[in-house]
Amino acid sequence: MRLEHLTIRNLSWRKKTMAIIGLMGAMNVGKTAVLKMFVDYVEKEKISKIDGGMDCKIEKKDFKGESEIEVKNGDGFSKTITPNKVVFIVTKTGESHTLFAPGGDRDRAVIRMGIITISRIAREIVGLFALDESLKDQFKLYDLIRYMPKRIHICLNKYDLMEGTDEEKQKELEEKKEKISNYFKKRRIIVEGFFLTCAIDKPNFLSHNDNTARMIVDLVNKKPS
Ligand SMILES: Nc1nc2c(ncn2[C@@H]2O[C@H](COP(=O)(O)OP(=O)(O)O)[C@@H](O)[C@H]2O)c(=O)[nH]1
Ligand SMILES: [Mg+2]
Repeated sequence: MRLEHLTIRNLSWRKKTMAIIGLMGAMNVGKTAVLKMFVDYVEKEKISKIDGGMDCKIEKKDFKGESEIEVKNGDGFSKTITPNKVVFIVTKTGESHTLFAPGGDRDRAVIRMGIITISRIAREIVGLFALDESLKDQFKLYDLIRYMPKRIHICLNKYDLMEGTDEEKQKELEEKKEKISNYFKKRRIIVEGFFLTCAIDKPNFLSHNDNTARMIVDLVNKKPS
């Protein structure tokens, strides 16, 4: 076949882009960490071992939008300026899926633009909340997005930082879920489900580590509605 016969259509047949998933959430809730953990699960082939998992490979990862920030005591952390992006391929089907995580700093125009764009193009949106911070401030980001999909999935992250007995944690989780559902209900957005995650490596929270990868697998396998 000559090169000119390689039309766009041929190329797009070979590379099927299926789901686009957007991760949203206030600054520091763990969006970048969730993406990085997902990449790690794929690269270390842990992804096929989790419940409902399958073999995948990373086609592209872009964390260039992270800007290192130096704080006074010498510790550094990074803040997402332009959206992080990961493209992965399901080995068996050849389907390619894209994950986006924009920054969460709603006071910066460039970051705000990333959030708004991704809320428009993503098929599935995940709203992340950190379980160790008050919900009130974390809702502010969503007040800013006028266009929101009709459905959202919620990731309750930093489960490892919850304190108290199992019973107390359970109670707090139920309260938070209700508050989050009610917040979105007021905006006529249906919360489709909750994922409980820990996005940093912690031996005692292995199943919550797995949940970060399971969440993505679940969402890409979901039939578009
Ligand atoms: N203990 C704990 N720390 C986390 C978790 N997820 C993220 N972090 C930490 O929280 C900070 C902010 O995470 P980051 O992914 O940059 O948040 P983003 O601003 O939403 O992208 C980083 O220091 C992460 O290591 C988690 O599940 N548990
Ligand atoms: Mg980030």
